[in-house]
Amino acid sequence: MLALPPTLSVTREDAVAIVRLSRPDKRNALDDATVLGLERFFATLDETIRAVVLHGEGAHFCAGLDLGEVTGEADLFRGIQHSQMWHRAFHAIQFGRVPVFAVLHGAVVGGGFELAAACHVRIAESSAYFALPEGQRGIFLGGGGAMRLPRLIGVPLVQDLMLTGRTLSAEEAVRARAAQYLVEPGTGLAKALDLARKAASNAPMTNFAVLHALPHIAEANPSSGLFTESLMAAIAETTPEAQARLRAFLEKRAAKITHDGGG
Ligand code: 1HE
Repeated sequence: MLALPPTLSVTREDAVAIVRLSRPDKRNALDDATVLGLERFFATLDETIRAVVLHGEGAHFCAGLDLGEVTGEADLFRGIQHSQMWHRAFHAIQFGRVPVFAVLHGAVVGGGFELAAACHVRIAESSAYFALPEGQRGIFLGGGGAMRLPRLIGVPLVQDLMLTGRTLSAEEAVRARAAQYLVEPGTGLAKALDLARKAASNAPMTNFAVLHALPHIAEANPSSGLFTESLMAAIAETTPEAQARLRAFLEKRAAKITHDGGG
């Protein structure tokens, strides 16, 4: 078993691992041990895990950076390294091997919002509220949020949240594309598990392309992006798994698309 700090707990449902931020007495504030634990978990995922659900214990997803760990003697170099440690951990989530589904409830603030932004699919319970209170604390984003959040919700909204300290409701967050799903309180985990199981049943090469090639293509200049897409398409469709899945559909052995009303 992988050694993780007591602030993280992991359970499994078949091919889906459920990672829980387990520090409810501190509203799941992220101390160094937890951030390093997240990095270790995502960088050394068991081969049989094909999707991850991330959620928080107690009434809140995550209160952000553990503010107790940044007080004391100011040290510029340590400050840079601290931020880079968060970058490594969140990079391991965003550019890991498997898709990550975040269940958001209560406070999703500061570094908690940055953590959510590193996941691939965000499910907001209606209790969730989003904020970037760094201005009030006299600090700045440090967990990759300055890079990821504008891509998610745009520079003007990030600036608005950081300058005013206001919160976004779950509904507003979905409208602003900070989350893709809005669900009733207490139902986020079940929803995330359902979605994660679907993703886990995809061909691993397609999931790999979605996680690694798609963001790369989206950021590339159009001609490089289109060429990379062609390469990725050819790589995926020539895998034995793709060939078997395509034959299964043509021979009427595979499920058709069904539409259940969405959401
Ligand atoms: C904490 C933290 C924390 C709570 N670091 N200890 N994040 C913030 O600025 C958010 C600060 N937290 C809050 O505004 C509130 O705690 C909440 C709205 C999230 C929840 O309120 P509530 O009433 O449920 O809890 P509480 O009584 O405020 O907190 C319970 C305990 O958790 C308390 O400690 P206790 O020893 O007095 O019981 C709090 O001090 C502690 N706690 N949040 C440390 N964040 C990579 S850069 C990222 C930059 C940021 O993340 S900036 C945003 C930081």
